[in-house]
Amino acid sequence: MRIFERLDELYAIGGGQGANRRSGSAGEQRAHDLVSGWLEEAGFEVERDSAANLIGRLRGTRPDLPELWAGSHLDSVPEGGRLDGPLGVLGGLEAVERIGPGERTLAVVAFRGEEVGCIGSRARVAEIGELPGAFVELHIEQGPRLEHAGVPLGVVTAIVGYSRQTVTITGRVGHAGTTPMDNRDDALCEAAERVLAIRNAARAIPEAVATVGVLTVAPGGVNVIPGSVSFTVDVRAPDRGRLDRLLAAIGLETGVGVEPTVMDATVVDAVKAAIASLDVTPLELPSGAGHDAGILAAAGVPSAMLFVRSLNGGVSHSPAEHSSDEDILLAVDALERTLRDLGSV
Ligand code: HGY
Ligand code: MN
Ligand code: MN
Repeated sequence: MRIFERLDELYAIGGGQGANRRSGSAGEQRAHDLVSGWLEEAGFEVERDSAANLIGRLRGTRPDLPELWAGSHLDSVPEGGRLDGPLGVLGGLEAVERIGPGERTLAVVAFRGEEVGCIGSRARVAEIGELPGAFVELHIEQGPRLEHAGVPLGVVTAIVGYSRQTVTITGRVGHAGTTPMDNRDDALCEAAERVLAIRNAARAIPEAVATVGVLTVAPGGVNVIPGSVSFTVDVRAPDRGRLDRLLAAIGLETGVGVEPTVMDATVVDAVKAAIASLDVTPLELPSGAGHDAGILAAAGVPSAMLFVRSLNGGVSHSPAEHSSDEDILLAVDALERTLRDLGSV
Protein backbone atom coordinates (compact mmCIF):
# COMPACT_ATOMS: atom_id res chain seq x y z
CA MET A 1 0.00 0.00 0.00
CA ARG A 2 1.01 3.53 -0.82
CA ILE A 3 1.65 4.70 2.74
CA PHE A 4 4.02 1.79 3.39
CA GLU A 5 5.84 2.28 0.10
CA ARG A 6 6.30 5.96 0.93
CA LEU A 7 7.44 5.21 4.48
CA ASP A 8 10.03 2.84 3.02
CA GLU A 9 11.16 5.40 0.45
CA LEU A 10 11.74 8.00 3.16
CA TYR A 11 13.39 5.40 5.41
CA ALA A 12 15.91 4.52 2.69
CA ILE A 13 17.15 8.11 2.39
CA GLY A 14 20.69 8.57 3.63
CA GLY A 15 21.58 4.87 3.45
CA GLY A 16 23.16 3.02 6.37
CA GLN A 17 21.25 1.57 9.30
CA GLY A 18 17.91 3.17 10.16
CA ALA A 19 16.64 6.60 9.20
CA ASN A 20 19.37 9.12 8.43
CA ARG A 21 17.79 12.48 7.71
CA ARG A 22 19.54 14.73 10.23
CA SER A 23 18.14 18.22 10.60
CA GLY A 24 19.58 20.52 7.94
CA SER A 25 21.06 17.61 6.00
CA ALA A 26 20.58 16.66 2.37
CA GLY A 27 18.55 13.74 3.72
CA GLU A 28 15.98 15.99 5.37
CA GLN A 29 15.83 18.08 2.22
CA ARG A 30 15.34 14.99 0.06
CA ALA A 31 12.45 13.94 2.27
CA HIS A 32 10.87 17.38 1.98
CA ASP A 33 11.26 17.27 -1.81
CA LEU A 34 9.61 13.85 -1.99
CA VAL A 35 6.69 14.81 0.23
CA SER A 36 6.26 18.11 -1.59
CA GLY A 37 5.97 16.15 -4.85
CA TRP A 38 3.38 13.82 -3.35
CA LEU A 39 1.38 16.79 -2.08
CA GLU A 40 1.44 18.46 -5.50
CA GLU A 41 0.47 15.18 -7.19
CA ALA A 42 -2.56 15.09 -4.89
CA GLY A 43 -3.58 18.62 -5.87
CA PHE A 44 -2.44 20.34 -2.68
CA GLU A 45 -1.18 23.92 -2.74
CA VAL A 46 2.35 23.80 -1.34
CA GLU A 47 3.83 26.54 0.89
CA ARG A 48 7.43 26.55 2.07
CA ASP A 49 7.70 29.16 4.79
CA SER A 50 10.80 31.16 5.70
CA ALA A 51 11.87 28.38 8.08
CA ALA A 52 11.52 25.90 5.19
CA ASN A 53 8.58 24.15 6.84
CA LEU A 54 6.33 22.45 4.30
CA ILE A 55 2.59 23.17 4.40
CA GLY A 56 0.38 21.43 1.83
CA ARG A 57 -3.15 22.86 1.69
CA LEU A 58 -6.34 21.41 0.29
CA ARG A 59 -8.22 24.69 -0.05
CA GLY A 60 -11.77 24.85 1.28
CA THR A 61 -14.64 26.97 0.00
CA ARG A 62 -14.81 28.90 3.28
CA PRO A 63 -11.53 30.81 3.75
CA ASP A 64 -13.17 32.52 6.72
CA LEU A 65 -12.99 29.25 8.68
CA PRO A 66 -9.75 28.54 10.61
CA GLU A 67 -7.56 25.95 8.92
CA LEU A 68 -7.17 22.44 10.32
CA TRP A 69 -3.64 20.96 10.21
CA ALA A 70 -2.23 17.47 10.57
CA GLY A 71 1.44 16.58 10.33
CA SER A 72 4.75 16.09 12.09
CA HIS A 73 8.42 16.19 11.00
CA LEU A 74 10.70 14.52 8.44
CA ASP A 75 14.10 14.92 10.09
CA SER A 76 15.44 12.03 12.14
CA VAL A 77 18.02 11.20 14.77
CA PRO A 78 21.05 9.27 13.51
CA GLU A 79 20.02 5.66 12.71
CA GLY A 80 16.47 6.50 13.72
CA GLY A 81 13.26 4.59 13.32
CA ARG A 82 11.07 4.24 10.22
CA LEU A 83 8.01 5.95 11.69
CA ASP A 84 9.19 8.77 14.01
CA GLY A 85 7.98 11.82 12.08
CA PRO A 86 7.07 10.49 8.63
CA LEU A 87 4.09 8.54 10.00
CA GLY A 88 2.45 11.81 11.05
CA VAL A 89 3.13 13.52 7.73
CA LEU A 90 2.17 10.61 5.47
CA GLY A 91 -0.73 9.57 7.70
CA GLY A 92 -1.97 13.15 7.52
CA LEU A 93 -1.70 13.10 3.73
CA GLU A 94 -3.67 9.83 3.50
CA ALA A 95 -6.37 11.14 5.86
CA VAL A 96 -6.76 14.54 4.20
CA GLU A 97 -6.82 13.03 0.71
CA ARG A 98 -9.61 10.68 1.79
CA ILE A 99 -11.63 13.61 3.17
CA GLY A 100 -11.07 15.68 0.05
CA PRO A 101 -11.97 19.33 -0.54
CA GLY A 102 -14.78 20.79 1.53
CA GLU A 103 -15.66 24.00 3.32
CA ARG A 104 -12.62 24.15 5.59
CA THR A 105 -9.04 24.29 4.35
CA LEU A 106 -7.15 21.22 5.52
CA ALA A 107 -3.36 21.16 5.57
CA VAL A 108 -0.62 18.57 5.93
CA VAL A 109 2.58 19.96 7.47
CA ALA A 110 6.18 18.83 7.83
CA PHE A 111 8.10 20.91 10.35
CA ARG A 112 11.87 21.27 10.15
CA GLY A 113 14.34 20.17 12.79
CA GLU A 114 12.04 18.54 15.30
CA GLU A 115 14.90 16.41 16.63
CA VAL A 116 17.05 19.45 17.34
CA GLY A 117 14.56 21.38 19.41
CA CYS A 118 11.55 21.76 17.14
CA ILE A 119 13.24 24.62 15.32
CA GLY A 120 10.71 24.63 12.47
CA SER A 121 7.55 24.71 14.55
CA ARG A 122 9.12 27.23 16.95
CA ALA A 123 9.90 29.50 14.02
CA ARG A 124 6.39 29.09 12.66
CA VAL A 125 4.69 30.08 15.89
CA ALA A 126 7.03 33.08 16.24
CA GLU A 127 5.07 35.19 13.77
CA ILE A 128 6.48 33.87 10.49
CA GLY A 129 3.13 32.62 9.29
CA GLU A 130 -0.50 32.15 10.20
CA LEU A 131 -1.40 29.28 12.51
CA PRO A 132 -4.27 26.82 12.25
CA GLY A 133 -7.41 26.68 14.34
CA ALA A 134 -6.40 23.19 15.46
CA PHE A 135 -3.52 20.74 14.99
CA VAL A 136 -3.48 16.94 15.26
CA GLU A 137 -0.21 14.99 15.23
CA LEU A 138 -0.18 11.25 14.58
CA HIS A 139 2.99 9.73 16.05
CA ILE A 140 4.38 6.40 17.14
CA GLU A 141 4.27 6.19 20.94
CA GLN A 142 8.01 5.54 21.28
CA GLY A 143 7.32 3.80 24.59
CA PRO A 144 5.87 0.56 26.03
CA ARG A 145 2.52 1.74 27.47
CA LEU A 146 0.15 0.84 24.65
CA GLU A 147 1.85 -2.49 24.05
CA HIS A 148 1.62 -3.33 27.77
CA ALA A 149 -2.04 -2.33 27.80
CA GLY A 150 -2.72 -4.38 24.67
CA VAL A 151 -4.32 -1.48 22.79
CA PRO A 152 -3.33 -0.21 19.34
CA LEU A 153 -4.10 3.50 19.75
CA GLY A 154 -3.80 6.13 22.46
CA VAL A 155 -4.50 9.81 22.95
CA VAL A 156 -1.91 12.12 24.46
CA THR A 157 -3.13 14.29 27.33
CA ALA A 158 0.13 16.17 28.01
CA ILE A 159 3.70 16.44 26.77
CA VAL A 160 6.57 16.52 29.25
CA GLY A 161 8.70 19.59 29.67
CA TYR A 162 12.37 19.27 28.87
CA SER A 163 15.68 21.07 29.00
CA ARG A 164 18.81 20.20 27.06
CA GLN A 165 22.08 21.66 28.35
CA THR A 166 25.79 21.03 27.86
CA VAL A 167 28.29 20.46 30.65
CA THR A 168 32.02 21.07 30.17
CA ILE A 169 34.54 19.67 32.61
CA THR A 170 38.13 20.91 32.57
CA GLY A 171 40.99 18.80 33.87
CA ARG A 172 44.67 18.76 33.02
CA VAL A 173 46.13 17.18 29.92
CA GLY A 174 49.05 14.84 30.64
CA HIS A 175 51.13 11.95 29.48
CA ALA A 176 49.34 8.63 30.02
CA GLY A 177 52.60 6.86 30.83
CA THR A 178 54.62 9.24 32.94
CA THR A 179 51.91 10.88 35.09
CA PRO A 180 51.44 9.08 38.43
CA MET A 181 47.83 8.22 39.31
CA ASP A 182 47.93 10.47 42.39
CA ASN A 183 49.02 13.41 40.31
CA ARG A 184 46.23 13.63 37.74
CA ASP A 185 43.28 15.86 37.03
CA ASP A 186 41.52 13.56 34.58
CA ALA A 187 38.49 15.33 33.09
CA LEU A 188 36.95 12.08 31.87
CA CYS A 189 37.00 10.44 35.29
CA GLU A 190 35.23 13.46 36.77
CA ALA A 191 32.73 13.42 33.90
CA ALA A 192 32.03 9.75 34.53
CA GLU A 193 31.20 10.49 38.17
CA ARG A 194 28.93 13.39 37.09
CA VAL A 195 27.09 11.19 34.58
CA LEU A 196 26.34 8.55 37.22
CA ALA A 197 25.24 11.27 39.65
CA ILE A 198 22.83 12.59 37.01
CA ARG A 199 21.37 9.11 36.56
CA ASN A 200 20.91 8.66 40.31
CA ALA A 201 19.31 12.10 40.73
CA ALA A 202 16.77 11.33 38.00
CA ARG A 203 15.94 7.98 39.57
CA ALA A 204 15.04 9.81 42.80
CA ILE A 205 12.33 12.00 41.18
CA PRO A 206 9.11 10.22 40.06
CA GLU A 207 8.54 10.21 36.29
CA ALA A 208 11.62 12.40 35.71
CA VAL A 209 14.32 11.25 33.29
CA ALA A 210 17.81 12.41 32.38
CA THR A 211 20.08 11.24 29.58
CA VAL A 212 23.64 11.96 28.58
CA GLY A 213 23.60 11.24 24.86
CA VAL A 214 26.69 12.91 23.49
CA LEU A 215 30.10 13.04 25.20
CA THR A 216 33.26 14.50 23.67
CA VAL A 217 36.76 13.94 25.06
CA ALA A 218 39.64 16.30 24.26
CA PRO A 219 42.29 16.19 23.05
CA GLY A 220 41.33 12.57 22.35
CA GLY A 221 44.61 10.68 22.23
CA VAL A 222 44.91 7.07 23.34
CA ASN A 223 47.97 7.99 25.42
CA VAL A 224 46.79 11.43 26.62
CA ILE A 225 45.02 12.15 29.91
CA PRO A 226 41.78 13.95 28.95
CA GLY A 227 42.04 17.66 29.63
CA SER A 228 38.46 18.55 28.76
CA VAL A 229 35.16 16.70 28.41
CA SER A 230 31.85 18.11 27.31
CA PHE A 231 28.57 16.24 27.39
CA THR A 232 24.91 16.93 26.71
CA VAL A 233 22.18 16.41 29.30
CA ASP A 234 18.55 15.91 28.25
CA VAL A 235 16.32 16.36 31.32
CA ARG A 236 12.53 15.82 31.29
CA ALA A 237 9.61 15.79 33.71
CA PRO A 238 5.81 16.05 33.55
CA ASP A 239 5.79 19.43 35.37
CA ARG A 240 8.07 22.42 35.83
CA GLY A 241 8.49 21.73 39.56
CA ARG A 242 10.03 18.31 39.04
CA LEU A 243 12.01 19.54 36.03
CA ASP A 244 13.63 22.31 38.08
CA ARG A 245 14.20 20.02 41.05
CA LEU A 246 16.18 17.67 38.86
CA LEU A 247 18.04 20.46 37.04
CA ALA A 248 19.04 21.96 40.40
CA ALA A 249 20.08 18.57 41.78
CA ILE A 250 22.52 18.08 38.91
CA GLY A 251 23.83 21.63 38.93
CA LEU A 252 22.17 22.83 35.73
CA GLU A 253 20.30 26.06 35.04
CA THR A 254 16.70 25.95 36.19
CA GLY A 255 13.67 27.67 34.67
CA VAL A 256 14.80 27.03 31.10
CA GLY A 257 13.75 24.65 28.33
CA VAL A 258 10.37 23.72 26.89
CA GLU A 259 7.44 23.92 29.28
CA PRO A 260 5.23 20.88 29.85
CA THR A 261 2.12 21.32 27.73
CA VAL A 262 -1.43 20.12 28.20
CA MET A 263 -3.30 19.05 25.09
CA ASP A 264 -6.56 20.81 24.17
CA ALA A 265 -9.63 19.11 25.66
CA THR A 266 -11.80 19.58 22.56
CA VAL A 267 -9.18 18.14 20.23
CA VAL A 268 -8.40 15.34 22.71
CA ASP A 269 -12.12 14.50 22.80
CA ALA A 270 -12.24 14.37 19.01
CA VAL A 271 -9.31 11.94 18.96
CA LYS A 272 -10.91 9.84 21.71
CA ALA A 273 -14.24 9.73 19.87
CA ALA A 274 -12.52 8.70 16.64
CA ILE A 275 -10.65 5.90 18.41
CA ALA A 276 -13.83 4.73 20.14
CA SER A 277 -15.71 4.76 16.82
CA LEU A 278 -13.23 2.10 15.68
CA ASP A 279 -14.22 -0.07 18.66
CA VAL A 280 -10.94 0.63 20.42
CA THR A 281 -10.91 1.83 24.01
CA PRO A 282 -8.92 5.06 23.90
CA LEU A 283 -6.05 4.91 26.38
CA GLU A 284 -5.00 8.37 27.62
CA LEU A 285 -1.30 8.83 28.30
CA PRO A 286 1.36 11.53 28.63
CA SER A 287 4.12 11.80 26.08
CA GLY A 288 7.66 11.42 27.39
CA ALA A 289 8.91 12.56 24.00
CA GLY A 290 8.77 16.16 22.88
CA HIS A 291 6.78 16.94 19.75
CA ASP A 292 5.85 19.79 17.44
CA ALA A 293 2.33 19.52 18.86
CA GLY A 294 3.79 20.74 22.17
CA ILE A 295 5.19 23.85 20.51
CA LEU A 296 1.91 24.66 18.79
CA ALA A 297 -0.04 23.97 21.98
CA ALA A 298 2.25 26.28 23.96
CA ALA A 299 1.60 28.96 21.32
CA GLY A 300 -2.13 28.63 21.89
CA VAL A 301 -3.06 26.38 18.97
CA PRO A 302 -5.59 23.77 20.20
CA SER A 303 -3.60 20.58 19.65
CA ALA A 304 -3.67 16.90 20.45
CA MET A 305 -1.75 13.77 19.51
CA LEU A 306 -2.86 10.36 18.36
CA PHE A 307 -0.39 7.61 19.31
CA VAL A 308 -0.03 4.31 17.53
CA ARG A 309 1.32 1.38 19.53
CA SER A 310 5.07 0.84 19.51
CA LEU A 311 6.06 -2.82 19.41
CA ASN A 312 9.48 -4.27 20.37
CA GLY A 313 9.06 -3.00 23.93
CA GLY A 314 8.54 0.57 22.73
CA VAL A 315 12.06 1.07 21.47
CA SER A 316 12.54 4.19 19.35
CA HIS A 317 15.31 6.39 18.01
CA SER A 318 16.53 3.04 16.72
CA PRO A 319 16.10 0.89 13.59
CA ALA A 320 14.21 -1.51 15.89
CA GLU A 321 11.33 1.00 16.16
CA HIS A 322 8.19 -0.75 14.90
CA SER A 323 4.41 -0.62 14.64
CA SER A 324 2.34 -3.21 12.79
CA ASP A 325 0.84 -2.36 9.42
CA GLU A 326 -2.56 -3.16 10.90
CA ASP A 327 -2.12 -0.65 13.72
CA ILE A 328 -0.82 1.98 11.29
CA LEU A 329 -3.88 1.62 9.04
CA LEU A 330 -6.14 1.82 12.10
CA ALA A 331 -4.33 4.98 13.18
CA VAL A 332 -4.86 6.61 9.78
CA ASP A 333 -8.56 5.74 10.02
CA ALA A 334 -8.67 7.36 13.46
CA LEU A 335 -6.84 10.44 12.18
CA GLU A 336 -9.28 10.76 9.27
CA ARG A 337 -12.27 10.54 11.62
CA THR A 338 -10.70 13.05 13.99
CA LEU A 339 -10.19 15.56 11.19
CA ARG A 340 -13.72 15.02 9.86
CA ASP A 341 -15.08 15.64 13.35
CA LEU A 342 -12.98 18.76 13.94
CA GLY A 343 -13.66 19.99 10.42
CA SER A 344 -17.38 19.82 10.91
CA VAL A 345 -17.53 22.21 13.87
O1 HGY B 1 13.57 13.77 21.77
C1 HGY B 1 12.36 13.78 21.65
O2 HGY B 1 11.65 13.82 22.62
C2 HGY B 1 11.72 13.75 20.29
O3 HGY B 1 11.83 12.46 19.77
N1 HGY B 1 12.34 14.71 19.44
MN1 MN C 1 9.13 12.61 16.49
MN1 MN D 1 12.27 11.60 17.64
